[in-house]
Parts: sequence; structure tokens; C-alpha cells
Amino acid sequence: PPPTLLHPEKWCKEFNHFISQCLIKDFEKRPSVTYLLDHPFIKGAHGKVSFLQKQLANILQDQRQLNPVKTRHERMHTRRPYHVEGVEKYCLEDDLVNLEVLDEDTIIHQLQKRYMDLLIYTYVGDILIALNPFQNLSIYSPQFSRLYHGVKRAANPPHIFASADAAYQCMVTFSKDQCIVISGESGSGKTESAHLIVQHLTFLGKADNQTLREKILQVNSLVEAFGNACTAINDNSSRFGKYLEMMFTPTGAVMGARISEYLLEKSRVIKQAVGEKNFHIFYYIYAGLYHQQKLSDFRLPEEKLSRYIADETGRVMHDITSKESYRRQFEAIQHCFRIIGFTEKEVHSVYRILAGILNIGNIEFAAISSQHQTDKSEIPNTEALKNAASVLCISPKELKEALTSHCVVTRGETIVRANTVDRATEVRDAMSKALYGRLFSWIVNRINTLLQPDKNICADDGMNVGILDIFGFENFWRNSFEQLCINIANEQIQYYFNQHVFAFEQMEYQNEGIDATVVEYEDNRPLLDMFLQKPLGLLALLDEESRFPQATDQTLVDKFEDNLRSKYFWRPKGVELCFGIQHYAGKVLYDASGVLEKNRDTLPVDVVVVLRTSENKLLQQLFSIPLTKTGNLAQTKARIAAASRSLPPHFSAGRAKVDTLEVIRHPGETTNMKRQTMASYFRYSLMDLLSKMVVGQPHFVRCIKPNDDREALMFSQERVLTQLRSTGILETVSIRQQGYSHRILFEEFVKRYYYLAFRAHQIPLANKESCIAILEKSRLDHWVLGKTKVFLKYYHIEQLNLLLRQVIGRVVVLQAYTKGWLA
Ligand code: AOV
Ligand code: MG
Repeated sequence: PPPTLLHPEKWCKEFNHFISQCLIKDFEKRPSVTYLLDHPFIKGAHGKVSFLQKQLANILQDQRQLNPVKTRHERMHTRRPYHVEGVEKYCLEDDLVNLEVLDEDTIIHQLQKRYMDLLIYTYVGDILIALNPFQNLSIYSPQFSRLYHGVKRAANPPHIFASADAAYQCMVTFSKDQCIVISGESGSGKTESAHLIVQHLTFLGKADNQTLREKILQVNSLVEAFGNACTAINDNSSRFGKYLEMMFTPTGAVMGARISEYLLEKSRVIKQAVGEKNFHIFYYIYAGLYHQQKLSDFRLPEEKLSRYIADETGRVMHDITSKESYRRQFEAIQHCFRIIGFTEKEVHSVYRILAGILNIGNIEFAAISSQHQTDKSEIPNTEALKNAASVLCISPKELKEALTSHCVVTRGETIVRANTVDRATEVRDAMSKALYGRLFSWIVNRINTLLQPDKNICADDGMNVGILDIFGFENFWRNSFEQLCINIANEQIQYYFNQHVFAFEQMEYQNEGIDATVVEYEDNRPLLDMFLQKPLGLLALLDEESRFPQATDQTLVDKFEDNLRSKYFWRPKGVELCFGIQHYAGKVLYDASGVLEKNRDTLPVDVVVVLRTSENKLLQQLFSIPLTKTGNLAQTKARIAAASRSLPPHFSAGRAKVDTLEVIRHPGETTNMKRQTMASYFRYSLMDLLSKMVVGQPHFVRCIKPNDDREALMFSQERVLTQLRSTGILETVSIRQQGYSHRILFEEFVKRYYYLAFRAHQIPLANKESCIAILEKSRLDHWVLGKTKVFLKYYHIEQLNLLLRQVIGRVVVLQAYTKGWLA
């Protein structure tokens, strides 16, 4: 096992002070690593201790990079491109901040030129812009991971790996959680970017444990098979929000992972818009089981496709079973399950539940009139009913009763009432949605258990890098409640971006007395308030209306119109049941039909009761214990409290926002006789997500979709411009041009870097002068000092961290020596 290391400072005090001082003195006279390797104390020893060798290799690598900071001019003439042979690419163009003329035309031009040269990544200071290439590029191989490992940013062209590397380096150096926020509209490349980040982080976190590495790499594929689907915009569209935290030991080795999922669009299970599809997994199992001749084991009809996956355009059995890719995906998913550690039995249960859902979809109802005027419903063809009951291990009779009738308790008496055909159909679909939603949460929870860090590796929690990949902004020809929620979530992420990039930064310059021209930006706070405010925000109004049994979608839209006095809301003339919202990313027209019912998200107790009787253990479990999806209320509150202690005061604006969101339980669950609605669950989810994000230091990746045709090498200036405008890229460039992305308190700075200018036993005062001494000794320029903080550009931090790593590496060698590991 690698030896436990003391902090260099502590070590110098406790251990052989004399020897260390001698070595440091010698070293300072001839500061080279070769010298250190040749030193009589150390010579001949490396090679015996592989851990030490690694350290020495790191030092050597750092040494090579530790050239004095070059001027911009020098840098631009020393960099080499990775792609286009023979064409010189200058580093200057890698970062929009270097532009001398700052306007939309120049930015668009620059991005277009780069895109046509297949340079899809461009920096805006510390922010990465990623244009979707719509073709596979050969820039993500392990060679590239090595290329982007712990080097200064300017050493290579911009790359998603560089962003992952920056987050990782920040985490290790500052022992602080990091958070990579990927945003962009639907189909812009967020999910692909998230995969690449995970890939590079597993590389950096050099899991000694090969299996853990493999497991982590499979997680995304597995979760996406269940949570992604083909939409009109993107063939692999995320239909849920995902926050993946990769956990590392204090020395930066990956030790586990955890996923939080938000707002799965479960209505997709029962119905899809024209041209869209159900979640991938349904097609995979159909094709896979067909191929393995196991359809009948799962009671899936071979001749007629389940209604849930056969669309209006008349998709037939053959379309799915003949598709080679679906079959391969099914095998891939089986492989994922196995690698991650699901048991055969669990996987079998998962398939049974999926087959159950497909069969439930085929149950049809017909009306039978009785003498008592109420319309009863019956199930004329019991084939599907029997199949569903059989795979779900429940009694067909009880299932039928739960679908066609319901119990009402009046004055202590239980009365059974018949369901109309409409009601029975609703119950059937509600059951499918609940089954799928709970199954999805269970899979995520199970993955989290299987990828939990081993407590033997690291006693405390270590640190993590969180990667946020949600569903992007959507504007279809018909938009419903799902799009509304998706777009509000994106609105919130844009707000988070604005807060960090503009609001907090400018507030800080002001407080610190630093001269900077104010950059105006589009604040979407009023819009967020319109959605989230209580009691007159859109979601609150929706909840209020959902409580009236008499309410209709019409009364809902009227209510919005009467109460939402905002320039962001309007009601188009002549279109019934519609309302429009001016989102940060564009105008969207929403269709209110069905919104009330979607929000109520009712699941009759009769259904829960029958599902609980299942002999399938997994199914029993899904409906017995209350689902704790994204952690519980107490945990979330504790996290926010912890965050507020450790966060600098400028975070208070963000925190207040979090506090205003009320915490509520999960959909479908009832508390105090009040049913949990989707809208209130949505608020809870947003708050939970934010509470996780605010603890980390953010890094931003902005994905941009260059055209709507998903074509490679096609750059629509108009489309790109809209995205640049709505996300405030122009403003971001100007604030980054004059801004300092790192702002560190004097005492923090001295504590972290005093090694670079002082001796181990010296204790410098935590003041301005000490900071100046460190900065000057490190040969940096263009930094600024405020009243209490040092203001640095990203490349200053890079240089400081490299220097620090070198010094620490040196001390590690010394420690190893004196501890006798080198003897
Ligand atoms: P999204 O996550 O932003 O949409 P995806 O990451 O799913 O978008 O990207 C959409 C498609 O673009 C992918 O399926 C790839 O075909 C292609 N693509 C994106 N990035 C790359 C890349 N770096 N290299 C090659 N192809 C790429 V949504 O989830 O719909 O908001 O809800
Ligand atoms: Mg996605």
C-alpha cells in the first residue's frame, strides 16, 4: 500500500529537520530534478519503491512545464495544432477573450472558421464552448487523455478533457468539491460531453481497481438506456436530469460514484408525440428477447406489438426485431448490468417489470351499461390482462378489480364503485407510469449502492466532482407540461450561470475596491420568480387549481392570465388552451390540455395494494417503502446548512434562492391527506439539485448546436447567434476579458502557497505583503490585490499549482528518504 504521507509542513517539524534542511538548501543551489535523483541520499533508491518513482516522474513532468510564463506573443508561436497538418493554429484564437474587436460578427466568424477546421472547442477564459461536430472525431483516445493530463491549458488546443482536468486539478489542490455544469439546448451535445468528462476523470483518478473503473464507465450507458429516448430533435435525448458525482480520495484516486436523477419524463411510457419513441430499453428488450427466443417467457406477444411502442405511423413488430442495433444494445445492457454488479435475479425481475408494463398497455376496456346509470367497464379480451398479471406475479382477478373499480370510504364504510372506461384507461396508464418511474429510481439507487466507496479505502468522505447533464431547452410544435418543466429547469441553470459569471463577480470587484467597468447582462430572475414564487407563481397557481375537482384546463389558463402579470407571459388570441412564455432561450407556446391531470399524477391506492401483493420481491419493494429518490428532506437541509457555513458571503444570493423553494415529498405519495403533485415535486427536485451544486466550485461547459439538420460541417450563423445571444456569451467574453476568475482571501492564499517564497519553518503573516512576496517570487505579473483578496487569472493559478506540486513532490521524496523507505 502507498505510505501515508504527512503534510510537508508537519513532516518538516516532526521529522529529521536537519536532513531536510540540508537537502532543501542543496536543492535551492541547483534546482533540478536530475540533481535530486543523483543526490547521494537518494541515488540508487528509486526503482525500489514504485510509489516514489511515480512521484519523481511527476516532478520531472512538472519541471518540463515550469518554463517562465510566456507572453501572449511567445505562446502563440510555440503551440502546435493537433489536427490540421501543416496549418499553423495560434493559441491566440483558442480563447475568445483574446479578441481585440469584440462584437457578435467577430465571435461568429471566429467560431465558424474554427468549426470548419474541426476545432469544435473554444475557450472564453475559463469557460468552454463546445460546438456539436455531428461526426466522430478521433480526439478522445487514451493518447489524448495523456496529452491533457495535468498540463497548462495553453499547452494544447481547447478540449473537453482540459475542462475535466481543470476541475480535477482544482479538487486535488484545494481539497474542495467541484461541479461541472453542462448546458445547451436539446441536441447540442451535453450528454456526449458528460461521457467524455467521466472518461477523462476515470483516467485521471487512476483507479488502481480496474473493476471500479469499468463499472463507472458503464453507468451512463445503463442509466441512459432507461432514461433516454428518440425525440423530434435528438435520437438520444435525455428525458431526465442527471447529476453524477465521482468521488475521490484526498490524494485524487477515484473511489466511487453516485447518481442523482431528476424528473424523469414518465408520461413517455404511455404516449409519445408523433415521430417520437418510447424509452430505448423497451425496444432493446423486445429485439433482444425475440432474438433469444424468450419473448414467450416474458409473455410478450410475438405477432402484435405492444401499444406503448407501436406508434400511429404503424410501426410493426418487424421494425424492431429486425434491427441489428437494438439487439446489440440489448446485449450491451446485459453486459452493463453484469459489470456493475446486478444479480441475475435482479436483472430478470427488471425485465419482468418492463414486460409487465408492455402487457398492461395492451389491456383494453369496453363499456357495459347497467341499470344504475353509471357506466361500468369490462375487459373483453383477457389475454393481455393475464399476461400482465403473470409476469408481475399478481392475481389477474385482483388486477382487473384494481383497474375497473375503486374503493371509497364513507362514514367508516368501504364501498366499491365501478370505473368508467375513461377512468379505467387512466388508471391503467397511471399504473404503467408509476411502475416505470419507480423501477428507474430503484435502478439508480441500486447503482449507487454498488458504486459506493469502500470504507476501507478512505475513512472520510473524500472529495467529488459533480457533472450536471440535464435535458436541454425544448421548443416543439406542440409543447406540454413536460416541456414546461424542462424549460424551467434550464432557466434555473441559466440563472446559476449568470450568478456565478456576472453577479457574484461584479459584486466582489465592488466590495474589494477594484476598478472594473460594469458588464450588463440579461437577468432571468424575474422570470424564475414568475414560475416559482408563492402564492402567485405559475407552479403554485397550477397546484391550487389541481386541488379543485371541478377545475378544467380552461379554468387553469384563465387563472394564469388573471394572476401572472408579467411581460414574460402572454395568451395568444384565438388559440384555445394555449399560453406563451418568453424564455431566456426563446419564445415557447404551451398547450395546456391535460396539464392539470399530469400535475395531479394520481395513482389510486387500489393499484398500490394489488402491486404490493406481488410475489416478485423487487416489485413488492418498489411499492412498499416510500421512495427516497434524491435523499430525504433532512439531508437536503443539512447540506444547505453546511454549505452556508463554508461558503463565502457572496453565495448568500444563491442560497436565498434555494431557501425560498419549499421542500416537499415525492409524487404519488400523500401526506396529511394532501396529494403530492408533479409541480411540487419539481420544486423539491430543483432545490435538491441546487443544494448539491452550491457546495462545489463551478466549471462551465456551454454546448452549441451549429445546425438543426444534424449535419457535420454545417454552420448556421443564425442558429448559433441565437444561442450565443440567449446564453449571454458576448457579455461573458467581455467580463472574462477584464475579469479574474480566481479570487482568494489573503490568508487562504498565504496558507496555500507560502512554500513558494518562504521556508518550511517560517510562518509568514497572512497579509498583503506576504502575498506580494509569493507572487513576485513565482514570477507572475498582471495580478491585482483587493482589500482582502488576491485576484488572479486562470493561468496564474496553473503556474502556482505547478510550482506547488513541484515543491511538495520534493518534500515527498525527502520524507520517503528519512522514513527509510529508500534504504
Ligand atoms: P444533448 O444531451 O445536449 O441533448 P447529445 O449529447 O445527446 O445532446 O448529442 C446529440 C448527438 O450529437 C449525439 O447523439 C451525437 O450524435 C452528436 N454529438 C454530440 N457531441 C458529439 C461529439 N463530441 N462527437 C461526436 N458526436 C457528437 V438533450 O439530452 O436532447 O438536451 O434532452
Ligand atoms: Mg442529453
